[in-house]
Amino acid sequence: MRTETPVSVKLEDYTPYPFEIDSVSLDFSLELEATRVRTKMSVRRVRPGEFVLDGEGLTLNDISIDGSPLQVSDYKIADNKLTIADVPDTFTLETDVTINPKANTALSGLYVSAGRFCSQCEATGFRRITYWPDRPDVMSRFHVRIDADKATYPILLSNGTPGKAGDLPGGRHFAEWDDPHPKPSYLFALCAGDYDVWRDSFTTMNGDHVDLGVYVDKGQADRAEWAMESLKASMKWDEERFGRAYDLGVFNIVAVRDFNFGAMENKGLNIFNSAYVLASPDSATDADFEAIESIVGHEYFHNWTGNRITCRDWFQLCLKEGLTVFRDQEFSSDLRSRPVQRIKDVMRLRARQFAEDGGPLAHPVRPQAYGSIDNLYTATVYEKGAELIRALTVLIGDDAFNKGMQIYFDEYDGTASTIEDFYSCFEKASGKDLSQFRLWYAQAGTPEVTVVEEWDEAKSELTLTLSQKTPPTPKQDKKKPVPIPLRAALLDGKGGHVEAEGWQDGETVIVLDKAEKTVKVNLSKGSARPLLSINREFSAPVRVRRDLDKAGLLKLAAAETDPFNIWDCFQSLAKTEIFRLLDEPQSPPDDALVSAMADAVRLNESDPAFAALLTVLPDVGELFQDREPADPAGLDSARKRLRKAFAEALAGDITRILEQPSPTPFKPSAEQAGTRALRGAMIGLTGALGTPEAASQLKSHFDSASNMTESLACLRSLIPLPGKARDEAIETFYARWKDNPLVIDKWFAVQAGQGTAEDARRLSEHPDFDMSNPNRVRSVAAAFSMTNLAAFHAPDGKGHEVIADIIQRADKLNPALAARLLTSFEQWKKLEPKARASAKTVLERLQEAGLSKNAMDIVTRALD
Ligand code: B3K
Ligand code: ZN
Repeated sequence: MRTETPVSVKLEDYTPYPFEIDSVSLDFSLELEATRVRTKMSVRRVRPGEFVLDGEGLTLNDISIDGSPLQVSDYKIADNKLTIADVPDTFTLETDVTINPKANTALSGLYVSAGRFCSQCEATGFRRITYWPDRPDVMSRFHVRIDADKATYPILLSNGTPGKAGDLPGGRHFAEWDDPHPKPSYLFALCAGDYDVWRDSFTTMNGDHVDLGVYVDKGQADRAEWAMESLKASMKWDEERFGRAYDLGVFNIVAVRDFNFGAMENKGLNIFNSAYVLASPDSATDADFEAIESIVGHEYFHNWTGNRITCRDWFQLCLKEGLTVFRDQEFSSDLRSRPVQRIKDVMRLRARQFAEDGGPLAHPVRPQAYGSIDNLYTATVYEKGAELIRALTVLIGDDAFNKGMQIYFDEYDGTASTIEDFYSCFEKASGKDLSQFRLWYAQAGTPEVTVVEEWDEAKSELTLTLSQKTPPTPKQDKKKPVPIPLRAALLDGKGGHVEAEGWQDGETVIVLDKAEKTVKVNLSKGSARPLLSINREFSAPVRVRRDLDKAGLLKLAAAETDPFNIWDCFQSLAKTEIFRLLDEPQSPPDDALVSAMADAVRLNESDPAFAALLTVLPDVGELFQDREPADPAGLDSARKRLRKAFAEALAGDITRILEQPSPTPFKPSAEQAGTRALRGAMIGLTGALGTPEAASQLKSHFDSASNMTESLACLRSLIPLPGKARDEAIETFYARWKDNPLVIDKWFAVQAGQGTAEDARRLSEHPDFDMSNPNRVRSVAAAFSMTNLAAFHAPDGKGHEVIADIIQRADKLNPALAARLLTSFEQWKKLEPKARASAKTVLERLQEAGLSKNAMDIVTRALD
């Protein structure tokens, strides 16, 4: 069997909906297998066109217009659409449908997780709840009434603020919710069940009181405290930074174990994957605390960028996602360390988005067409989308950017908007024509910028020749030049900057907006040649190519005044050295380089979070992008050789740092997390030493670790060191945490992330492996296929097979999950011949096997 390739939806086909639906009442009678949904909507024609509603998997019981039941001949149901040919210009439509939440394993629409009801409607889940024009530009005021068995579902939640509630006969009860803000259906939410609640409140800058609640599993309320602190910090930050206050009297977050992604920004009722809500020092790592803070922020910030101003259609997804990622990155930078945040964001961008941009799934931030909307929630839309906003701030300056944001909030509040609308605000604010900048949204691929320097000693003039080129991507052979704002500085080599004509304190922004541009930099007579610092703070999402050898890069690293670029110089050095070690397998790592890397760590020890990042070598996924054909196993072993030498050079420091006690009492603060990050880095390097002594040191540190950050770091470092210490650690960890699914997810992930294909298969057959839970599936399949490339792409093809098997099983239950896992094959064309042939065979087998529309969309594009 072969499922048809999805028909593509095209941006150019957009037409506005012919009707407005000012208000809607939804009446839910909750039952696990047969929930009744009665919908009453007030419809008004605003332009010519048919009356069509979306609906998927619904059993229609009744349908009437203005109280008169329709006959079967009055409407048509086909291809998940209900069409009523003949409707008055103004009317009330009532429908009554039955749905089966318990059978909903796709986790889209209304479903059941741990015996409780919850919903996920973005992008097209609402049509699995009732008939509705399920598109973001149809906004309506929602009134919701829920009734359910009182003992099983004592808490009934929806968007907005609570209204009437009370008991009903037969042990049932009801609750009503009103959302005064018109919203698209993708922001609808409903949760019902028994929860414990962590409550608090917030007073907005306008003096309005907001009740806050975080709803979690029974007995887990105190693990919601950090999420609540993060929520209050987000509310305050959006007021201070963007002047945006919250707009309802209630804000609730509900944590669910079964969830397809991180969280969802439903109006007034955010629903979260419990991994991004629940945290305690013993069970959560600093990375977990940080992710909770950032995701709680992200979803909260959507209230303005996404909810009050939403997207006209799904092609505009980056309008809310790119912008909101930018906002959450800024939030984290303000709360923690800006340079450290920037480095982490760029690591993520390079690992995920640059890889996507360089493979068969490459697409523009705003594509012209898509096959399956669920597959558009990509690193390109999110991460590159955020980078473009950041590049815009560099291009027009912070003042014009902030002014433009205020124009956007004022002029587009309550609307469903486009990228053009958004950019018109910055054109107004800056007086600049941004049409060329918008090309960034239409072209896929990562631009490559080449920088050539020429120094004229006699004239004290530095000539920079900058050029750009964007490689071809699927269906886009030729690219036009885009404006690339490059922050630059002239370094004096003594920790300072050199003055030059037209530069301020030795700094400027060079906008490369042509294929090639020459910039003359005039220094005062007799100046020594300065060193050029370029793309500071990673001001543009490009690859920079410079003609710098090892000595040149080391000199530049020593002279740099931008922490991001210091880190990046060492990344470039490490990358080049790994490639050399791959090409010269007999040659040892370069001592001078290794000691320079170690010195950099020591020099920055007073900023431990930054020092920790200096110990991270580019991972195989990133190295992979620069080698074709790529040999992941070879890259992995070259990387390990360099890492071992690095660890040996830092041996004394490792002991010294780990001998100091871990900070107590535990606080998830940035300061303590920084200290633990460096300790974690030292634990990682201990593992890289690979000796039996290292294993026993790790085991004793593991036994005495007082927090999850260090305990997990030890376990991770022990996994590649076969022996008793490792086996005991795996067992002890499991025994201690077997009742905490979030920690057991980590237990699966550290093993799959470093094991062989056999390990991944064994883990997928473990009794705790659960195909219906996305976190658990990802803890094996994504950890293996996305972070363990040497094993996943092993030439014998076993890694590909184990993942293909999991994907095929997952796809039957949850197409969105399967499609996401399939993206791990996106680099297959770059692989060395054996792995490449195996990947191709596996993808073709999957294509023939009969996959869901979502999965087929990825396979087809990957093979294309
Ligand atoms: N908007 C949701 C993502 C929905 C994904 C739908 N396939 C979470 C977020 O980005 O904030
Ligand atoms: Zn988002």
